[in-house]
Amino acid sequence: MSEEIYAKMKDAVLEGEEDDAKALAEEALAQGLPLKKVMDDGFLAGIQEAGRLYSSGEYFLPDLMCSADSMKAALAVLEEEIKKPTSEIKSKGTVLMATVQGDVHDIGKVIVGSMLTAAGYSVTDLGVSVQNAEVVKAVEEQKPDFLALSALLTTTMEEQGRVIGLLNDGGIRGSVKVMVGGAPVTKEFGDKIGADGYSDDAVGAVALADGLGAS
Ligand code: B12
Repeated sequence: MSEEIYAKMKDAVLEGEEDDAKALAEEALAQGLPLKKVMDDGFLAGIQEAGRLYSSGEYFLPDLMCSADSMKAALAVLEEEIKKPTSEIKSKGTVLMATVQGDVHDIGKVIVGSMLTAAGYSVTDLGVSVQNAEVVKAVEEQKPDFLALSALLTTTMEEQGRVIGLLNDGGIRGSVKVMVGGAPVTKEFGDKIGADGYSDDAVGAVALADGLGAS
Protein backbone atom coordinates (compact mmCIF):
# COMPACT_ATOMS: atom_id res chain seq x y z
CA MET A 1 0.00 0.00 0.00
CA SER A 2 2.56 2.53 1.09
CA GLU A 3 4.68 2.20 -2.09
CA GLU A 4 1.50 2.69 -4.10
CA ILE A 5 0.71 5.96 -2.36
CA TYR A 6 4.03 7.49 -3.49
CA ALA A 7 3.20 6.66 -7.10
CA LYS A 8 -0.20 8.28 -6.60
CA MET A 9 1.48 11.41 -5.25
CA LYS A 10 3.79 11.57 -8.22
CA ASP A 11 0.86 11.11 -10.61
CA ALA A 12 -1.28 13.73 -8.86
CA VAL A 13 1.41 16.36 -9.48
CA LEU A 14 2.25 15.10 -12.95
CA GLU A 15 -1.42 15.10 -13.99
CA GLY A 16 -2.05 18.44 -12.29
CA GLU A 17 -4.72 17.02 -9.99
CA GLU A 18 -4.63 19.64 -7.26
CA ASP A 19 -7.40 18.14 -5.06
CA ASP A 20 -5.81 14.69 -5.23
CA ALA A 21 -2.39 16.12 -4.34
CA LYS A 22 -3.84 17.92 -1.32
CA ALA A 23 -5.78 14.82 -0.20
CA LEU A 24 -2.69 12.61 -0.57
CA ALA A 25 -0.58 15.05 1.43
CA GLU A 26 -3.22 14.98 4.16
CA GLU A 27 -3.20 11.18 4.05
CA ALA A 28 0.60 11.17 4.34
CA LEU A 29 0.36 13.24 7.53
CA ALA A 30 -2.46 11.11 8.91
CA GLN A 31 -0.47 7.91 8.27
CA GLY A 32 2.76 9.47 9.54
CA LEU A 33 4.62 8.55 6.35
CA PRO A 34 8.31 9.56 6.19
CA LEU A 35 8.36 13.10 4.82
CA LYS A 36 11.54 12.67 2.88
CA LYS A 37 10.11 9.72 0.99
CA VAL A 38 6.81 11.58 0.50
CA MET A 39 8.77 14.36 -1.17
CA ASP A 40 11.49 12.40 -2.99
CA ASP A 41 9.43 9.47 -4.27
CA GLY A 42 6.10 11.30 -4.38
CA PHE A 43 5.45 14.95 -5.05
CA LEU A 44 8.96 16.06 -5.97
CA ALA A 45 9.28 13.15 -8.40
CA GLY A 46 6.07 14.42 -10.01
CA ILE A 47 7.19 18.01 -10.49
CA GLN A 48 10.60 16.89 -11.71
CA GLU A 49 8.98 14.67 -14.31
CA ALA A 50 6.62 17.52 -15.30
CA GLY A 51 9.64 19.82 -15.74
CA ARG A 52 11.36 17.17 -17.86
CA LEU A 53 8.28 16.74 -20.07
CA TYR A 54 8.06 20.52 -20.46
CA SER A 55 11.73 20.74 -21.46
CA SER A 56 11.26 17.99 -24.04
CA GLY A 57 8.17 19.67 -25.49
CA GLU A 58 5.75 16.93 -24.39
CA TYR A 59 4.11 19.21 -21.82
CA PHE A 60 2.87 22.69 -22.58
CA LEU A 61 2.82 25.63 -20.23
CA PRO A 62 -0.74 25.04 -18.93
CA ASP A 63 0.27 21.46 -18.03
CA LEU A 64 3.29 22.73 -16.16
CA MET A 65 1.20 25.34 -14.36
CA CYS A 66 -1.29 22.68 -13.24
CA SER A 67 1.58 20.53 -12.00
CA ALA A 68 3.09 23.51 -10.15
CA ASP A 69 -0.30 24.31 -8.57
CA SER A 70 -0.71 20.71 -7.47
CA MET A 71 2.78 20.68 -6.00
CA LYS A 72 1.96 23.92 -4.16
CA ALA A 73 -1.29 22.43 -2.83
CA ALA A 74 0.60 19.44 -1.43
CA LEU A 75 3.34 21.64 0.00
CA ALA A 76 0.81 23.91 1.70
CA VAL A 77 -0.41 20.87 3.65
CA LEU A 78 3.08 19.54 4.43
CA GLU A 79 4.85 22.84 5.06
CA GLU A 80 4.28 23.07 8.81
CA GLU A 81 5.50 19.50 9.27
CA ILE A 82 8.55 20.13 7.10
CA LYS A 83 9.42 23.22 9.13
CA LYS A 84 9.26 21.37 12.47
CA PRO A 85 12.70 21.01 14.05
CA THR A 86 12.00 17.29 14.58
CA SER A 87 11.33 16.81 10.89
CA GLU A 88 13.80 14.63 9.03
CA ILE A 89 14.03 17.44 6.55
CA LYS A 90 16.07 20.05 8.43
CA SER A 91 15.77 23.64 7.30
CA LYS A 92 18.89 24.38 5.30
CA GLY A 93 18.33 28.11 5.53
CA THR A 94 15.89 30.91 4.80
CA VAL A 95 15.16 32.16 1.30
CA LEU A 96 13.38 35.37 0.39
CA MET A 97 12.04 35.35 -3.17
CA ALA A 98 10.61 38.01 -5.43
CA THR A 99 9.85 38.71 -9.05
CA VAL A 100 11.46 42.07 -9.68
CA GLN A 101 9.61 45.33 -10.08
CA GLY A 102 7.66 45.76 -13.31
CA ASP A 103 7.50 42.01 -13.94
CA VAL A 104 4.47 39.83 -13.21
CA HIS A 105 5.81 36.45 -14.35
CA ASP A 106 5.91 34.01 -11.47
CA ILE A 107 5.47 30.46 -12.70
CA GLY A 108 9.19 29.70 -12.80
CA LYS A 109 9.75 31.42 -9.47
CA VAL A 110 6.97 29.37 -7.86
CA ILE A 111 8.56 26.18 -9.16
CA VAL A 112 11.96 27.29 -7.84
CA GLY A 113 10.32 28.12 -4.49
CA SER A 114 8.60 24.73 -4.36
CA MET A 115 11.84 22.93 -5.15
CA LEU A 116 13.75 24.89 -2.53
CA THR A 117 11.03 24.18 0.05
CA ALA A 118 11.02 20.52 -0.91
CA ALA A 119 14.80 20.44 -0.55
CA GLY A 120 14.54 21.78 2.99
CA TYR A 121 14.75 25.57 2.73
CA SER A 122 12.25 27.89 4.44
CA VAL A 123 10.95 30.07 1.65
CA THR A 124 9.12 33.40 1.86
CA ASP A 125 7.75 34.69 -1.43
CA LEU A 126 7.23 38.45 -1.57
CA GLY A 127 5.20 38.14 -4.78
CA VAL A 128 5.46 39.69 -8.23
CA SER A 129 6.51 43.15 -9.38
CA VAL A 130 7.99 43.83 -5.96
CA GLN A 131 9.47 47.31 -5.76
CA ASN A 132 13.26 47.27 -5.31
CA ALA A 133 13.04 49.29 -2.07
CA GLU A 134 10.53 46.81 -0.71
CA VAL A 135 12.87 43.89 -1.44
CA VAL A 136 15.72 45.66 0.35
CA LYS A 137 13.48 46.50 3.33
CA ALA A 138 12.42 42.84 3.57
CA VAL A 139 16.08 41.74 3.53
CA GLU A 140 16.81 44.22 6.32
CA GLU A 141 13.88 43.04 8.41
CA GLN A 142 13.89 39.30 7.75
CA LYS A 143 17.65 38.77 7.44
CA PRO A 144 17.31 35.77 5.06
CA ASP A 145 20.28 33.59 4.17
CA PHE A 146 19.40 33.86 0.47
CA LEU A 147 17.64 36.35 -1.77
CA ALA A 148 16.28 34.78 -4.97
CA LEU A 149 15.31 37.25 -7.68
CA SER A 150 13.39 36.26 -10.79
CA ALA A 151 12.99 38.29 -14.00
CA LEU A 152 11.43 37.17 -17.27
CA LEU A 153 11.70 40.34 -19.32
CA THR A 154 14.78 41.87 -20.88
CA THR A 155 13.38 45.19 -19.66
CA THR A 156 13.17 44.06 -16.01
CA MET A 157 16.27 41.87 -15.62
CA GLU A 158 18.32 45.02 -14.93
CA GLU A 159 16.28 45.45 -11.72
CA GLN A 160 18.19 42.49 -10.28
CA GLY A 161 21.37 44.56 -10.53
CA ARG A 162 19.61 47.59 -9.07
CA VAL A 163 18.50 45.57 -6.04
CA ILE A 164 22.10 44.42 -5.51
CA GLY A 165 23.18 48.07 -5.80
CA LEU A 166 20.67 49.09 -3.13
CA LEU A 167 21.84 46.27 -0.85
CA ASN A 168 25.37 47.62 -1.29
CA ASP A 169 24.23 51.17 -0.56
CA GLY A 170 22.48 49.96 2.59
CA GLY A 171 25.62 48.14 3.78
CA ILE A 172 23.80 44.78 3.91
CA ARG A 173 25.05 43.13 0.72
CA GLY A 174 27.41 40.88 2.68
CA SER A 175 24.60 39.55 4.86
CA VAL A 176 22.77 37.71 2.10
CA LYS A 177 23.62 35.46 -0.85
CA VAL A 178 21.87 36.72 -3.96
CA MET A 179 20.70 34.18 -6.56
CA VAL A 180 19.29 35.34 -9.87
CA GLY A 181 17.33 33.59 -12.59
CA GLY A 182 14.62 33.80 -15.21
CA ALA A 183 14.63 33.05 -18.94
CA PRO A 184 16.63 36.08 -20.22
CA VAL A 185 19.17 35.92 -17.36
CA THR A 186 22.52 34.25 -17.96
CA LYS A 187 25.51 33.35 -15.83
CA GLU A 188 27.47 36.17 -17.49
CA PHE A 189 24.72 38.64 -16.62
CA GLY A 190 24.63 37.39 -13.04
CA ASP A 191 28.39 37.81 -12.76
CA LYS A 192 28.22 41.29 -14.28
CA ILE A 193 25.66 42.56 -11.75
CA GLY A 194 27.53 41.00 -8.83
CA ALA A 195 25.11 38.19 -7.98
CA ASP A 196 26.44 35.27 -5.96
CA GLY A 197 24.96 32.74 -8.33
CA TYR A 198 22.70 31.93 -11.24
CA SER A 199 20.81 28.88 -12.36
CA ASP A 200 18.68 28.25 -15.41
CA ASP A 201 16.25 25.91 -13.68
CA ALA A 202 14.72 24.90 -10.38
CA VAL A 203 16.80 21.79 -9.81
CA GLY A 204 19.91 23.88 -10.44
CA ALA A 205 18.61 26.51 -8.02
CA VAL A 206 18.65 23.94 -5.22
CA ALA A 207 22.18 22.84 -6.12
CA LEU A 208 23.20 26.49 -6.26
CA ALA A 209 21.76 27.28 -2.83
CA ASP A 210 23.35 24.12 -1.39
CA GLY A 211 26.71 25.17 -2.83
CA LEU A 212 26.47 28.77 -1.66
CA GLY A 213 25.30 27.66 1.78
CA ALA A 214 28.31 25.41 2.13
CA SER A 215 30.77 28.10 1.02
C1 B12 B 1 3.27 32.71 -19.09
C2 B12 B 1 3.80 33.98 -19.68
C3 B12 B 1 3.16 35.16 -19.35
C4 B12 B 1 2.03 35.23 -18.34
C5 B12 B 1 2.66 35.19 -16.92
C6 B12 B 1 1.77 34.44 -15.94
C7 B12 B 1 2.51 34.18 -14.64
N1 B12 B 1 1.74 34.13 -13.56
O1 B12 B 1 3.71 34.00 -14.58
C8 B12 B 1 1.38 36.61 -18.69
C9 B12 B 1 0.28 36.35 -19.69
C10 B12 B 1 0.83 37.40 -17.52
C11 B12 B 1 2.54 37.31 -19.39
C12 B12 B 1 2.62 38.69 -19.55
C13 B12 B 1 3.59 39.32 -20.31
N2 B12 B 1 4.56 38.76 -21.01
CO1 B12 B 1 4.99 36.89 -20.87
N3 B12 B 1 5.37 35.10 -21.09
C14 B12 B 1 4.92 33.98 -20.58
C15 B12 B 1 5.64 32.76 -21.20
C16 B12 B 1 4.69 32.16 -22.26
C17 B12 B 1 6.05 31.64 -20.26
C18 B12 B 1 6.91 32.07 -19.06
C19 B12 B 1 6.98 30.90 -18.11
O2 B12 B 1 6.25 30.84 -17.15
N4 B12 B 1 7.82 29.92 -18.46
C20 B12 B 1 7.88 28.65 -17.70
C21 B12 B 1 8.79 28.77 -16.50
C22 B12 B 1 8.83 27.41 -15.78
O3 B12 B 1 10.09 29.09 -16.93
P1 B12 B 1 10.94 30.32 -16.34
O4 B12 B 1 10.02 31.39 -15.90
O5 B12 B 1 12.00 30.63 -17.29
O6 B12 B 1 11.56 29.74 -15.00
C23 B12 B 1 12.57 28.76 -14.96
C24 B12 B 1 13.98 29.32 -15.05
O7 B12 B 1 14.08 30.54 -15.74
C25 B12 B 1 14.46 29.38 -13.63
N5 B12 B 1 14.18 30.56 -12.81
C26 B12 B 1 13.14 31.43 -12.87
N6 B12 B 1 13.24 32.35 -11.90
C27 B12 B 1 14.34 32.06 -11.19
C28 B12 B 1 14.91 32.69 -10.08
C29 B12 B 1 16.11 32.19 -9.56
C30 B12 B 1 16.70 32.85 -8.37
C31 B12 B 1 16.72 31.06 -10.15
C32 B12 B 1 17.98 30.55 -9.59
C33 B12 B 1 16.15 30.43 -11.26
C34 B12 B 1 14.96 30.93 -11.76
O8 B12 B 1 13.82 28.26 -13.05
C35 B12 B 1 12.50 28.16 -13.58
C36 B12 B 1 12.05 26.72 -13.53
O9 B12 B 1 12.85 25.91 -14.36
C37 B12 B 1 6.92 33.43 -21.82
C38 B12 B 1 7.48 32.71 -23.06
C39 B12 B 1 8.42 31.59 -22.70
N7 B12 B 1 8.34 30.55 -23.43
O10 B12 B 1 9.22 31.71 -21.76
C40 B12 B 1 6.41 34.81 -22.14
C41 B12 B 1 7.41 36.02 -22.14
C42 B12 B 1 8.36 35.89 -20.97
N8 B12 B 1 6.53 37.17 -21.96
C43 B12 B 1 6.90 38.15 -22.68
C44 B12 B 1 6.25 39.39 -22.71
C45 B12 B 1 6.77 40.43 -23.69
C46 B12 B 1 5.16 39.66 -21.85
C47 B12 B 1 4.37 40.95 -21.76
C48 B12 B 1 5.20 42.24 -21.82
C49 B12 B 1 3.33 40.91 -22.88
C50 B12 B 1 2.50 42.19 -23.04
N9 B12 B 1 2.76 42.81 -24.17
O11 B12 B 1 1.73 42.55 -22.17
C51 B12 B 1 3.64 40.79 -20.43
C52 B12 B 1 4.52 41.37 -19.29
C53 B12 B 1 3.73 41.78 -18.13
C54 B12 B 1 4.70 42.18 -17.05
N10 B12 B 1 4.76 43.46 -16.74
O12 B12 B 1 5.42 41.36 -16.53
C55 B12 B 1 8.15 37.83 -23.50
C56 B12 B 1 9.41 38.49 -22.94
C57 B12 B 1 10.29 39.04 -24.03
C58 B12 B 1 11.53 39.60 -23.45
N11 B12 B 1 12.63 39.00 -23.82
O13 B12 B 1 11.53 40.49 -22.66
C59 B12 B 1 8.14 36.32 -23.51
C60 B12 B 1 9.54 35.67 -23.64
C61 B12 B 1 7.25 35.88 -24.72
C62 B12 B 1 7.86 36.23 -26.06
N12 B12 B 1 8.50 35.30 -26.73
O14 B12 B 1 7.75 37.34 -26.49
N13 B12 B 1 3.42 36.44 -19.84
